[in-house]
Amino acid sequence: MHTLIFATNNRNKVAEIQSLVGPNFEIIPLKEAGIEIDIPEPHDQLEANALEKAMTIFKMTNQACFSEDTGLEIAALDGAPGVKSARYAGENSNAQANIDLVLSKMTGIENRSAQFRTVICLIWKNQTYYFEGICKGQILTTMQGENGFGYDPIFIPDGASKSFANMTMDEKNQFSHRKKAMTQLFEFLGTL
Ligand code: ITT
Repeated sequence: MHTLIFATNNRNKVAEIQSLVGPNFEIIPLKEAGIEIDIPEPHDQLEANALEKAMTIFKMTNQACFSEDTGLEIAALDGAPGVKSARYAGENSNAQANIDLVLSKMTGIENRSAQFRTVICLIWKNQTYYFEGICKGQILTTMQGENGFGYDPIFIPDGASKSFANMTMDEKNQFSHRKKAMTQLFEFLGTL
């Protein structure tokens, strides 16, 4: 059994990752670990932000932990919102404002290719490891669906017939960036 603290304040990420955990792993979200801090994300790369989050929590707990940083990378917007996905429409913006900004910038643009990219940073026995998961797809022209979080209503993965926000969590897991990155983490730890 491996126990890991998950360095996030995003309860949607916690729910998705809890849905992937098998019997050999125990994932402890920050809240359950009794840690309440706003972890800084000052960098312009997903990898650096993921390291910052994991290292912040590792220094506080001295326990094995991981974090993840995820960005929606839209080809026609030169990879934006990317690392700024959580605050694309401003420092205190919410998902609706971020979606509105993406849709307005994409008005009239034919190339709607995009990808979600998740980078996980794991700190395990004083070493740092990275895992990446990518989900390619398209940006819709309108919002579709009520499930999920963030940009899910405007993203349809390649090979799917509905948006992430029209999927159950299990359906989203069949395509998702987060699932792909987590699978690698579980495989890595499973070999130790
Ligand atoms: P933590 O840093 O505490 O983990 P956060 O919400 O700040 O949580 P990120 O820095 O990784 O997380 O921000 C990524 C943003 O991208 C997030 O707030 C969502 O709006 C969006 N996002 C991430 N994963 C997503 C997914 O699976 N589907 C839709 N949008 C997603």
